[in-house]
Amino acid sequence: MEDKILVTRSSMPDMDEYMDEIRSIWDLRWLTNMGPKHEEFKKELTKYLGVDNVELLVNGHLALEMTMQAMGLKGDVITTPFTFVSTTHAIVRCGLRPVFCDIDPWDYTINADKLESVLTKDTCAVMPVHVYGNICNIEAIDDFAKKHGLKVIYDAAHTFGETYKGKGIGSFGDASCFSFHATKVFHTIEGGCVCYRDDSLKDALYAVKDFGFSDPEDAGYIGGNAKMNEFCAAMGLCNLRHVDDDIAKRRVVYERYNERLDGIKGIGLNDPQADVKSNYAYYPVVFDPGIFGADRDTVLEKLNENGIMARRYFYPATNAMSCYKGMFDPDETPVAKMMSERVLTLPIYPDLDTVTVDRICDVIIGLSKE
Ligand code: T4K
Repeated sequence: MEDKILVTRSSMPDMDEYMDEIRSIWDLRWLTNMGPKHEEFKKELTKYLGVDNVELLVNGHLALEMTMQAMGLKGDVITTPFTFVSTTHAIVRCGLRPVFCDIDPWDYTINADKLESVLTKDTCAVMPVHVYGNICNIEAIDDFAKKHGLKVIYDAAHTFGETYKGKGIGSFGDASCFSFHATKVFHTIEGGCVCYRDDSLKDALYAVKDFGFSDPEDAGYIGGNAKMNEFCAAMGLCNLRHVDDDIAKRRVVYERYNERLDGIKGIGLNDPQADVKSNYAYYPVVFDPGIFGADRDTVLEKLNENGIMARRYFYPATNAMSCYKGMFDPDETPVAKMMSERVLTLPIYPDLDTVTVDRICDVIIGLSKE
């Protein structure tokens, strides 16, 4: 693992900083169930994200599930198949039916022009994904949801630290679910949160993540266990102090890739979006085999031979995963299908040096037929 260049590397605070942060956990012996670190982290996070309400959770996946349960959703949820499988699984595991809408080929997010065409009489919500940190067409999704009385829950797993038109990205829709997994721009080892608009969701969310307890002895909901523990909250407090520096360093890596790869025929890069402050979470590259000279899988093979572990995020599209065989037709979302067959995400993390970025680009450029 040491000499390989992995798609990402977890950011770590100084060990002493973390040790100082967890010392009080030893003194108190309060390890989980919404202890002082949990509460302090929640407060700091609410400020950082620029939102009204935050609930902390054990991971981003359960943030999605718990939010849908707390909202009491029933019926169909319009979503995208171009995402990590968690988005689709969360909908299905909540007893809801995912209805797939195709994506926009420019930013890979749900194509808002197609939402009307997939609406059913049972649609209760939309779950779009700000994939790779690219922001969905928020205004159009909002209009569509208002027109049909639907909830909007963003899968915001990739967007930590981003803003749209100067507002924290978690403040849009009815709710936005973030992942704080070790592989993310910001992490708490494992963790996640939901930012939500309606204050009345507070009690339900707090209860469903804790077995549904509505008072110390009685369960008012059939809840699960999705609480963030004190050690994860402490990691969050440390990493929050450094996340802006990390994003600035990611930007340097991102821009170096742009300098080297922009203009090469058959390579599609991720265009910057208007009014978005990016977190540079992923570096997706789309290969058009006819024009570039090699297909995505050949590029991946060559990179792997050189110890560069780029990843096929997100292949296959979730509606083509084997557990959903026979339930959905991936041909109904042809753009998502095509992108999933052409995209590669290149390594990106704050301390990835320019020499290595250049080495990665050299391997790719070496395959171009130009
Ligand atoms: N929605 C979306 C759109 C998501 O992308 C995700 C998660 C979720 C929801 C659910 O959120 P969580 O429940 O996970 O909080 C990874 C992550 O496990 C997953 O969090 C992430 N998305 C997904 C896109 O990628 P893998 O299976 O590709 O990870 P893995 O173990 O291969 O790690 C990738 C690289 O990261 C490694 O090569 C090295 C580095 N790494 C990994 C780990 C585990 C580290 O540096 N440190 C580590 O501890 O799924």
